[in-house]
Parts: sequence; structure tokens; C-alpha cells
Amino acid sequence: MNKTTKPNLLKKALLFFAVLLSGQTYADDGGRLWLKYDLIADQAVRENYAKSFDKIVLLEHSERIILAAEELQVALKGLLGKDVPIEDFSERPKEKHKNAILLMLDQDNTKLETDGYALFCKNGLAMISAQNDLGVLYGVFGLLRKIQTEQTLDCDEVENPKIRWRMLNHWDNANGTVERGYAGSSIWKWFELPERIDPRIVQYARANASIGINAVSINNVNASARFLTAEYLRKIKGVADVLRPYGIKVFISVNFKAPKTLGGLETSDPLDEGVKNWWQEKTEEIYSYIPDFGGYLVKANSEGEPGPQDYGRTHADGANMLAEAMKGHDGIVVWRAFVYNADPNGDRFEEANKQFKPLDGQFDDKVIVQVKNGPIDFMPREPFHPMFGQFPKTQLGIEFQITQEYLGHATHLIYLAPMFKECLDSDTYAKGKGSTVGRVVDGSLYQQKQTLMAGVANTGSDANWTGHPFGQANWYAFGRLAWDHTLSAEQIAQEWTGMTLTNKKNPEKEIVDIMMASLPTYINYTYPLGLHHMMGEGHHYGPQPWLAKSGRPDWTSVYYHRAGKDGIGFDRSGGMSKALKLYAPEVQKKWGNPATCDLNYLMWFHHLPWNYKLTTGRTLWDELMTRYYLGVEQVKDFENRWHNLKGQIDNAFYENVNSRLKIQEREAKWWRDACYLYFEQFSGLPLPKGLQPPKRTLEEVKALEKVYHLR
Ligand code: BDP
Repeated sequence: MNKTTKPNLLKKALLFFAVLLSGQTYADDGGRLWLKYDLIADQAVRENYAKSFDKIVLLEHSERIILAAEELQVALKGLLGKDVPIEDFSERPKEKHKNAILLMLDQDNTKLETDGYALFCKNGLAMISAQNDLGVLYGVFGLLRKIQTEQTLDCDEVENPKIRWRMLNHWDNANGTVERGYAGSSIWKWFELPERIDPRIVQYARANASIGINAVSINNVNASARFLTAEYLRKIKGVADVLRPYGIKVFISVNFKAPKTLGGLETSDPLDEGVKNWWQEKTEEIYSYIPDFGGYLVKANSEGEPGPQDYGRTHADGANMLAEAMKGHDGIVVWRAFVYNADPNGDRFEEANKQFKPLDGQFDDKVIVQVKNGPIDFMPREPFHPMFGQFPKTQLGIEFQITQEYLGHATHLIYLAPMFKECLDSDTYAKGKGSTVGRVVDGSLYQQKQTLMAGVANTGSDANWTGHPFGQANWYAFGRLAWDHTLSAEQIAQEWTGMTLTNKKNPEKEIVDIMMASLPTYINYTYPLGLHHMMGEGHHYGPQPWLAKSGRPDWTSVYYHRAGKDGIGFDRSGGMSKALKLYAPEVQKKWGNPATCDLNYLMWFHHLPWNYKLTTGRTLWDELMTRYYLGVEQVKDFENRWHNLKGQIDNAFYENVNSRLKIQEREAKWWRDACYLYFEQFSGLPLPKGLQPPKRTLEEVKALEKVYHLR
């Protein structure tokens, strides 16, 4: 290289390459995620790439472009077994090159947007150009994805992110635990920061950059004010410094009462001058540590968290006050719409719309209102949240849950991209046909400037990051969809499988097929036909459809399924609540009639007799039971198909999934038996022909859940 890289960058680079390489000397623990860079097994494919790449040429010189080049160099060494030198031509940009990968900035390509990249590859030349150096880094990962999945290099494409903020929300606590985390403890290791930065944070940053994630909120939305103390700000700065080279900005979840608890003020009223000043000073202090601080994430007046309503103020008052404190900086305020504290007897489905509708148009430009994909709470299948499409004057972002709180934690194999897609592709009809949730969220429907897709992270200190090895695919898929929500779930599954497990046609297809069938399978043995919220109390694991008493009626199961002698389901078309009215007329029309309502959402909107005849030709009871039983058979089928993959993919990965599938089978039966035995008391009907009743009793099945509450 003609120019020397800065020493701190070199040090960091060496550190992470050391870790990267050390991962290869032991059995694969999954820690390298989809960035394995193992030698491509097919010699012909490998040599074909190798002959095209004799050098990496920098036509621009910046720390991040050097980082990108070094990533490329390490990857090519691993994938092709070839040392490809990096050469700096930034002062001789006119020179011609052959068999090279060119990294450059390009301000003239009008198709390029911020952070996007253009990738051209033909005849031994690959050119990656972008408006900024982060785009170049993304382009490098884009090219690597093609090589890792063994594509022919013949391309001329421009990739721009559809969404501005592609964010992971960590629900990590100061004591190292992770709320709803199933993969070990927090990756941040707060007690070691800032003196010791765990090298895994660098790996984490690389993985995120490789899928375009550019923002991370580091702590639980049920936030401790401790994260705003100088002590913690120094720790957060330590994290931010490591994430920055990879283009990732840090956000902090804040506790709305912090002016009182931390600042010693009398109040935290957002309209109080002292409170405003406190936030302004706090914000300046944060920027003095983290000059590119992303902003605040706020859970307010929800599930007991403090908020502006405690002082008779609105969500807009609270959010705008924080936005005001951000003025003069690039930061934003992400204000969550997951609120349901008003009326425990009403339908939670309606609460966010009720509280936010009068505020449409009142939020500052720096505020994004973050709405969960569905109206209740990350259930395995929810209709899209009725706020989407109904808030033309508010910048809405979407929040998915990547961690599997209601989806079997880390023991069930579930690929979540089809769930994310189902929501993003749903038509709100807000501005006529084609007004999809994806178009609300990417800003194209209402021309909103700030756009956001957030996912509650599933990462932890487990060696493979996510507990269940397939959890990695969900992290990957979330990032890819945040970048481009029009990608298909199947395409993303193929990419991930190719990068992580195998590019051989048959096993790859088999794995992708299992992934694509996994969510419907889980739903079959847990929540068929739109049933929801019947999980074990508190821990949210396993079935508890009999749960009838809790802190609030809408924390029970019976509240949601409403099973009785007369039938089952929550009639939101007018009978039990009017929530369906929150949707556009076209949606109401379709879902409002049980004959035309999507079967997947049936019990979300209708209460129907057990013998109600469905479009499948079966009665409601028979269909429910058929699905419960089918779900278990599908898991067994996954197990058999998985066995055939032995020897065709990494053995540690194989064994890990194999043992988890056994748990999944046991628990699928648990769900099936619980739901059959419990609902049978009301329906009084036999199982459809050919299905065998469980050998255990309802009491025995209930006892399985009780174990979770023993002290
Ligand atoms: C629920 C979780 C709870 C979270 C809450 C939220 O059970 O732990 O705090 O969502 O999103 O699903 O705020």
C-alpha cells in the first residue's frame, strides 16, 4: 500500500482478524455466522473466481474503504485460497486495471442514493462504487454474498436501501441479563466496559454491516435511568467507537422519569422548563461522548413505564420535548406505540390507534413512531397493525421481534422472514390498492422523510450468538428486509443457507424448504386459524389456554380465545369489540365476513360455533384439530428430512439442530394435547377420524406448565 493505515484502525483490524481466524482452527461453533469465508469446495468455481481477482484497487482512500478492502482480502484468502494484494491508486485514478476489484466513490451516478452502491462485474473486473464510503463497504459485502453463494459474476446493478434506519433493538439490562433473550447474557458486558472491549463486538458490527444494519439501541426499552449516567455513557461510548467504522449508530432507550430519578428534579413533566433543560443538557453531554449519537428510543406509558401521561401530557408532548433537545444534532427520537395502559377492560387491539390518532400531525420531524407489526404483541401470526395506513401525517416505523418470545424461544426451528413479509406485503388500502405496509414504512406512500425498521435482537453471549442455529437466519433475514423489503423470504433463505451451510443444490433446497415450512408448522401446533395469546403466563413458553386470572384480563388466555359451549374466537367485527373498524373499508369487507376472512386471521375477528363449516369443507372444530395434529406430524417430518442432511453440512450445526428438533417434537405434542384436551371440554366433540386422543389427561398436561412457576 502507498499510504499507511492509521494505527488504531490497524490494531482493531488485527484484533478481529485474529478472532476470525482462530474460529477456523476449532470445530465450527457457529460464531462466524454467515461470514465463514471457508474455501469454496468446488475447484472449478474457485479457480474461475481466482483468475478474475489479482488485486484490490483503492481509487479512494479512507479508513472505512481500507476496512472494506481488508474485509475483501481476508474473505478472498479464505474462499479462494489466494492472496490478493490491496493497491492504493487514489492518486492515480485514471490508470486502467485488469483482473481487479475496484473500490471507488462516485458522485455522478444519479441512481445512487446515500449508503447505496453500484456493482458492476464482467470479464474479470468488478467495480464497487458509492456516494459514500459506507456504501463501498456495503458493496463489498454485496459482492462477497455473490461469491459466497457461488453466483456467476456478470452484473450491473444499483442497490439502495429502501429504509433509512435499519435498527436492532437490544433488550439488554445493566446487570447483563437480556429481557426475552434466549441465547445467553448480554453481548455488551457492561462491567468490563469501557476498558475492555469484547472482540465479539467487532464481529457483531461486521455481521450487521454485512446485511446493512446501521443502528442499534443498546438497552432494554424497560429502561434503567442508569444508562444516562456519566459512568454508563463512557461505557456506551466504548461500544459506539467500535460500531462506528461499520456505519452503525448507537441509540439509548431512556426512562422518561430520569429527570426526577437521576437529575433530582421535582417532576419529569415534559412541559416543565427545568425538565426540558435537563434533557437538553443530558443530550449535549451524550453528544460530547458520542458525536454521531443516533438518538433516543422511548417506551412510555406502557406496561407500567413512566411517560408524559403521568403529568396529563400526550405522547406528542413527550416525544417533541426530546426532539427539541436533539435540535442542532442529527439524532432522532423513536417513540414506541406499544401502549395499553388506559382501559384494562377494552380491547388492547384498539388502544394504540385510540391514543395516537388525535396526535396525527403533531409529532416533530425528528420523531418516528415505532409500531409493532401487529396490534397485540408479536404473536406468531397477527393481522397487520391498524395504525399502518391510518396516520398520513406521522412518520411511522415498524418493529418486529427477532427473538422468539412467543415462538418457542431457542428450541423451535422457525424461520421468521415469511412472517415479516406477510406483514410488509399486507395491503392497507389507505390510498387504494397497493398501499402495502412496506410502502408506508419505506416512506413512499406518504413521502415521510425518516423511515425505520426495527427488530428486537435475538443475540446473546452464546458461541453461536442466537442459541438456536437457525436464529442466525432470522437476524440475517431481518437485515436484508430492512434494506429491501421486496426481497422474497425464499431468496433470503437461499442466500443464508448458501453462505452458512451449503451451496450444493439438493441439501440447499431441502434446508430452504424446511425453513419455508417452519412458521406455518409452528402455527399449526400452537395457534391455528388465528388463535392468539394462549402461552404460559410470564415466561411465554408452552401452552396455557386455561389461564383465566392474571394482573389484567387481557393478560389471560381465555380473554383472547373466548372458548365456550357456543364456539371460539374473538369477535372484533362488532360483537366483542369494534376493532375491525380501524382498517380501511376494503379490509373490513374482506375480514368482516367469516366466509371471506383469511382463515389465518379467522379467530382474530370472529367468534364462531364449533360446527361452523369452513371453506376447507371441514367444521371449525375438525379444522382446528386437524391442524394441531398436522403440526406435530410436520415436525416429525422435519426430523426425518434433517437426518438425511447428516454428512452434507457441518456436523456441529447438524447435531445442534437435530437435538433441538427432538425438543420441538416433544413440545409440539405438548401444545397439541393441551389445546385438544382443553377445548374439547367446550366443544364436546370427538377428534376427526383417524386422529388418536392423547394418553395423558388435561390435569397431567397442566402440570407440565406449573413447573415454570415453582420457586
Ligand atoms: C412484550 C414483552 C415484554 C416487553 C414488551 C415491549 O413480553 O417483555 O417489555 O413486549 O415490547 O412482548 O415493551
